[in-house]
This record gives sequence, C-alpha cells and structure tokens, in this order.
Amino acid sequence: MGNTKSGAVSKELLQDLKISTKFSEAEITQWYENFQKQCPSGRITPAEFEAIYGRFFPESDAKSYAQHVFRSFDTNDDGTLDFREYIVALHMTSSGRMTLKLEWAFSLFDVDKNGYITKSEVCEICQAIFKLIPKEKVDDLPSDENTAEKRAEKLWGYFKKGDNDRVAEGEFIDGIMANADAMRLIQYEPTK
Ligand SMILES: [Ca+2]
Ligand SMILES: [Ca+2]
Repeated sequence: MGNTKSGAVSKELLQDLKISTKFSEAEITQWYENFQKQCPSGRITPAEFEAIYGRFFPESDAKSYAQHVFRSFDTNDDGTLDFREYIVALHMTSSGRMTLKLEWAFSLFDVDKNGYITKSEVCEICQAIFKLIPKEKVDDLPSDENTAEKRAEKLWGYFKKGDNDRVAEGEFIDGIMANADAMRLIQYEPTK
C-alpha cells in the first residue's frame, strides 16, 4: 500500500457526492471499493474506457462513441476519469429524471464544450452513434434514418433552426422532450 489514495473514500468527497447525486453513503462506499479494485490507479484512461465500451458493443465499432462519452464525463478536462467524475456520470446516465439525462446528452453533443450545439456537432455524434449499430440492423432502419447524415438531418430538424444556427441547452432539452422520435435518435440502445 503506502498509497494515500487507497483505503476508504474521503469524508469530503463522500459528503460532496451525497449532495450532488443523492446516492446513499453505503452505495457510494460500495462503488468506491469496486472502483479501487477495477482501477487501482484511481483514474480511468481513455483506452480503458474504450475497452469497457467495446465489451457492450462486440459487433460494432464503439471507439468514437466511447471517446465522446469519455469527453462528456471528463468534466475537469484532465484526460482521465476520477472516482468523482465516474459517480456523477453514473448518476446522470442512470437517473430516472429525464432532464438530468438530457443535460448529459447535451454535453455529449457539445463536442467543443462551448455551451451550444451546432449542426456539425450533431453530425459528428450521429456518425459515432451510427458506428454502434451493427450492419444488419442498419437495413431495418427507416429510409430517412438509415445513414448518419440522414439521422443528423432529421434530429436537427426537431430544433427548428437554420443550418448555421446553434442550439442552447434549454432549447436542446425542450426540442428532445417534445418528440419521442428525437429522444430515440439521440442514442442507440441495442435491441435484444
Ligand atoms: Ca477528469
Ligand atoms: Ca459546441
């Protein structure tokens, strides 16, 4: 041992995470133990993250999507995910609160982190989402969604903006909430 990072989660961090995520102390402590086991360095690298994602999508290319998700979770921009970022990510993506999920989705689409989404950012994320979809599933998609470009075009249409406009977070959330199809198009969930 001899590593100051090992052992229990610090009181400060525990308090901070209880407030920002509403997870219980027992849950956070348990996740911390697992995190330390899986990740003794205390930090998840992009390569490790991509490997984790790859296991969920064995039949497709999850690399670019994983890179975007990693960027959205790495809120302090230091190129790794620490325990705090990991728990906040877990909280946002597993939350039953739709607005929280959509706040995260906004950060996923805001590739350059400037607080607005452009059409080219929507295209970029749609390209990454498209690579998650196994080839045989692409054939089943509706004809106005069966390429990344068409998917981006359709999704952008829900925001009722010009090609050179930009979408703020509130507009993004409202646009997606108003439309079940938009909700479906911002993500890809493998069907069983
Ligand atoms: Ca970080
Ligand atoms: Ca942006």
